[in-house]
Amino acid sequence: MSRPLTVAAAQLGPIAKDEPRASAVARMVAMMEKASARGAALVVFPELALTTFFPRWFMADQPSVDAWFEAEMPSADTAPLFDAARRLGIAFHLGYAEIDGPHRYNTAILVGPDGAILSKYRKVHLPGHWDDEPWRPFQHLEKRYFERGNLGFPVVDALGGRIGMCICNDRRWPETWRLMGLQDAELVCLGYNTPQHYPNAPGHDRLQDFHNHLSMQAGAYQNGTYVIGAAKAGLEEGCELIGGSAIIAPTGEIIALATTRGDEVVVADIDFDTCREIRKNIFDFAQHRQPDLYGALVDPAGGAIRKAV
Ligand code: CDV
Repeated sequence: MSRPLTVAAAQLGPIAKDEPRASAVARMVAMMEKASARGAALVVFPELALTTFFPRWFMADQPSVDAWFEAEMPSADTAPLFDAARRLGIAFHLGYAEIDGPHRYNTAILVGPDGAILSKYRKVHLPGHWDDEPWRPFQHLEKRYFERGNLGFPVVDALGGRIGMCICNDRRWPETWRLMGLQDAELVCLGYNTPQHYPNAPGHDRLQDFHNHLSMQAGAYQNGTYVIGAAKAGLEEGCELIGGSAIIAPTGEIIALATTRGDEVVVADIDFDTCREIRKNIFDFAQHRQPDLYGALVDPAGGAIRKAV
């Protein structure tokens, strides 16, 4: 049996603070066309793909913050992405800042080749800080601007496989992957904005690319799933963002890798049935997991174990 699909990661180079959404969307449509010409049926865009990474600035007044958010999807600005999906017959994954009544989320959607939204995910693991911290060379105010996602980790049947999503910092947490693995995810789409410089532990700067791939490759292998990771990359408003967009097989191997820090499309042929090689053997969950011993993982007091060490 085989269930093949050709897929693409569409890495975005920097988006300037004053670059209008329409310009970012035009760059993305051009990448959809490239991906489609190379046979891709799905293209994955980064986290917060429509604008510059605005949580790097402290903004005290709410209207300034809300200007970065989307109140509707599609909107006049984002409609060309949906039109391109229909014209090219290609699905896409898009990250954006979502405002829903009084609530604000860091969101991603999966859109089918007919332009219909198939699934939505709201980021659960929000990194950074709440308060103005001007000592930093750039800030990371996701905790201030977004609420924790309230949709869990949805996995849906689409494009011949089972597809889940997560966003950036989520990829560093094994729970993210396991929750999708337990739902038989065969492909996880994710976008990220990861600075090269980590102000809290600058000694880790040299490890940013390693930790990026380590997290995604481990998530893929330990759950027997493909991963498509798409970066926003390059020097954006004084902040250097890593690239390294990659398509990863359920064996944990990188099968396609971006080599620039600009707009770049990488494509790979995948086969959802390959996931079975891992799921029926080394990580056969039904046979080998021992969930009765994993209680501390979901015990809110579980953190106490670590504090005591
Ligand atoms: N956008 C992110 O979630 N970025 C974080 C950084 C701040 C550590 C990441 O995990 O890549």
